[in-house]
Order: sequence, then C-alpha cells, then structure tokens
Amino acid sequence: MRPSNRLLRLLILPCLLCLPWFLQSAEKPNVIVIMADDLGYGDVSCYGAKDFETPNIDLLASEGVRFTSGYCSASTCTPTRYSFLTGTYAFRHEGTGIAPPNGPLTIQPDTVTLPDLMKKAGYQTAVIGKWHLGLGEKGKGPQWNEELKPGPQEIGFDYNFLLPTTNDRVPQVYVENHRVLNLDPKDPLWVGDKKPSEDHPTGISHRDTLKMDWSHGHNGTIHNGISRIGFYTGGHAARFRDEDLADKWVEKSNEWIEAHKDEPFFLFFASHDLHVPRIPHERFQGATRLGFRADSIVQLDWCVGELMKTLDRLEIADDTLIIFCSDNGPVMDDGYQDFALEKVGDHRAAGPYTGGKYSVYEGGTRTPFITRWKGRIKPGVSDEMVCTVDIAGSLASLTGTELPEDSCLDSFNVMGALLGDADAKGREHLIQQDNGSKGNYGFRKGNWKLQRQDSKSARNVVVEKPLANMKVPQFQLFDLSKDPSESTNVIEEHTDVAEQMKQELAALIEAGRSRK
Ligand code: NG6
Ligand code: CA
Repeated sequence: MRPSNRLLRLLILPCLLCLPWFLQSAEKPNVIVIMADDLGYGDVSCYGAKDFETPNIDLLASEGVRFTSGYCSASTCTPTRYSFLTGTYAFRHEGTGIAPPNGPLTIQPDTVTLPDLMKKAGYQTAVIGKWHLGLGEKGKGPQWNEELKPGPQEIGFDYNFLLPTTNDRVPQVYVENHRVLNLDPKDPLWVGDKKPSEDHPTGISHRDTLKMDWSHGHNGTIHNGISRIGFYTGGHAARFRDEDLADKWVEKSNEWIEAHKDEPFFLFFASHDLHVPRIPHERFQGATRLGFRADSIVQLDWCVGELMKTLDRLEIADDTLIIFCSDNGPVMDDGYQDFALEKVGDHRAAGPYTGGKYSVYEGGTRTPFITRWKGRIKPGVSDEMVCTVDIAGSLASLTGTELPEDSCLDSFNVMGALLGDADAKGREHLIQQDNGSKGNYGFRKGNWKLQRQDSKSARNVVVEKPLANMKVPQFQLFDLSKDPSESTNVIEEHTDVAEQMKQELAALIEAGRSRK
C-alpha cells in the first residue's frame, strides 16, 4: 500500500462512524481500464488461443477474475466506447455509430460520464490511445488547426493523449489535450471526405506503391505507404508512424501514472491493437505464424505487461484495479490485405461463438474480460454476466460516489461480481447492439438469447469467412447452455419464452433506460 494512502486511511478511520453508509464502504484504488480494439473471445491464450501466446494477459487472468460472460455493449467501436463512458446504451442516441474523420464529439458535455464520476470521487483522470468519439462542436466538427474543443477534457478527463479517430481514418496525428501535437502552423492540417485536388495521390492512383494493399474502402490519402479512409494534406511534422503507436501509448501512460502515483488515478488505456491497418512495431512483425493480426495481439500483450511492470516498480499493484476488455469482437478482412484469413489456420478468433465485429451474434460482443486487484480480488473464473456499460455504475458504487438518477441509464452496479466476491451477481440481462442499424439487437437473459434483426442489411459475419450477408429470420431464439454457437433456432419450440423476451426487449428500449 502507498504510504500516502495508508496515512489517509489512518486519518479517515476515526471519522468513519459519522459518515453515511455509502461513504463508509468507499474504496479508492487506482483504476486502469485497458480496452483492446477488435479483440475476440478466443484471441488470447487464457481464453483458448493455442497458436500463439499472450503471457501477460494470461498472468493478469491468473491473478484476477476471468469472466466467461464478459461483454462490450456493441459490436463496433464508437457505440461501445460511448456506452462505456456514459453508462447508457448507445442505441438510445442518434449519431453514435462509427465516427467519421471529421465527426464532432458524440458525448454532450453536460452528460454525467464515468470520468466525471471518478473526478467527483477525487481521482485524476486520463485517456491515452484511440478515441474515436469525435472532437469539436456539433455541426462544426474538429477544427484541426485550432483548439479541439469540446473533447475528452470537456467530459471529465484531466489529460488526454489520443489517436483522434482510428488508425485507418485520417489524419495520422496525435492529439494532446486540445491540440494536434507538433503541428507546424506553416503547414496546416486539412481533413476532408473529397479528394483535395486532381493529382492528390490515393490508394487508387498509386496502388502499386503501397506497403499494404487495401481490399475494400481505405483507398483515400496515403500515409506511411498505407492508404486510409478520407483525405488530408499538411501537418507533416505531426504525423506518426503506425509502427510506433503501441510504444507511444505505453510511454505516455508510464509518464502519467508516475506523475500521479500518490493520488488515486483513473486511466483509460485505449489500445489501437488490433484494429486495421495492423502494422505492429518491427520487433513484433513475424512474432507469430498467423501474420500481422496475431502479431498485433502479441504487441497488445506486451503493452499489458509494461503497464503491470510499471505498477510493480512503483509498488502500487496492490492499490490498482485493472479491467481488461475489448471494444467489439473480431474480424479478419476489415479492409486491408494483411492475409489474416489466409493465415488463420485452426485459430478461432471468436472462440466457440458465431459472428464477430458488426454482428449481434455472441461473437460480436462476448469478449475477453478480466479484472485484477492484487490482494483484494481472489483469483478465479466467473460465469457472471458483466458488460463494459456497467463499469461506470460499478465504480461509482466502489468509490462511494452518488449516481445521479438521470445518468448512466443502463449501467448496473456489478462491483461484487467484478471483484469476484462469492455469491455476488452480475447483470440479469443484456441488450447487444451492432453499429446502430435500426432494429438489430441481441438480448441475453440467463441462458436464453433472442436475436431481433429488423434491418435487411444485417451483417452476420462468420469471422473465419470473408464478410458475408447471411439472410436471417427477424426473430431467432437460442439456448446458449446447449448451443453457444447460436446454430439451432429454437423459437418454434419455445414460443412462450420468445414472446416474453420480445416484449421485455421492446419495453427496455421503449423505457429509455434499464437501470431502475
Ligand atoms: C468500417 C470500415 C472498417 C473499420 C470500421 C470501424 C470500411 C469498408 N470499413 O466502416 O475498416 O474502420 O469502420 O471499426 O471502410 S471500429 O472498430 O472502429 O468500429
Ligand atoms: Ca473496434
């Protein structure tokens, strides 16, 4: 335990008797949420991967709780991140699908967010890594050469060091607090969705020069030999090399943790791995036989190890709760020819589950989910259902912070389950969404899983096959206890269960909230 923390507890102890119950039970460990990008349930060795090793994530799991029913709330990035930070399902708000390069901030600054709650509890807060929640005002979007406001600092983060969109979307620059880092005013940054000039080199006009070819989309402006979604010019001094991103997240996180080691801190470590274009650092290229997709998982694992080492070095591992999760399920070909599919062999990225990124099958949202708090969490495996949307409500409860009635509308307090407490329950039901296409949901309750897919464009990706649009009935029912891969629709045999779940799903959507 940190000396400062120990002292604090000694000073506070005598006053405890006169405090309300929720403050009496407050605990304020540091919290690090490590969110991987596009990491599937079967993509790490402690969840069954056999073709490569993830020793650091495995260690985290062996020292903490490994959840078999850990979820993110959506099968794409922006809605999961939105609901993680707001504690409210993203489908309740328009404009929370995959954010474009010039998208404005998707979270309104007056929203009570997870970092707001942590600040209220006395924490220092930071987000380091992929953002992809937009920047700037509604109707205006990011003003790249000016102050990028509103952004993370306007919704509760004291510090941010960001990849502003995704690595496959322009521009390839870092944003530190309100500014593009190293931007030379003499070389302003322009970002748009149309070619700025006839002779602007793109992935189409200069395809033969690319170091990684595209397969669909991703044929706009070329940077670092890779063409991207969207177009940009300028900002040359500010541009990063894809190979260096992971090192940068670790470097900045270590600096920030070190600076705040004596106060409670909340760090959202938002890895870009293993989102496309998968370009791990040279030292990880070829680390596996499965190509850059799995090499990026090894790189992610290295990041986890570095963060754990930092906690050990600063002697704060016993004071730090780590939550490891993913933003959506896996995908093989997501727009670049990195041969993920050709080299996948027997590896099953979604483990036993069907579907992956973009899908409401289990593979879209059931992902690795691990909590570790040395000395506090008894190591084990939990089958309780927990979701990234619950982190806000759960941490509020842990830190004794009151949750305003009209905020975090779908965030359940599952702190007991997250800490692996015997008999503690996870959530009773979960609504799983895709990117936000109207009317596509998964609804899990106990071992039942109802799928409702109103949208004809539903993408039910079988991960190990190229993107495929399978036709599915509007409603399907599966018994996950017997059929985890959702292959036998039992809706005809269980019309009563299906009817009840249809109604409950509709009621939860209609009610605008699921937290009572
Ligand atoms: C899709 C992109 C995909 C990826 C995804 C967002 C195309 C054809 N596909 O539109 O490559 O960028 O958006 O991924 O452009 S996420 O993990 O950030 O949600
Ligand atoms: Ca993602």
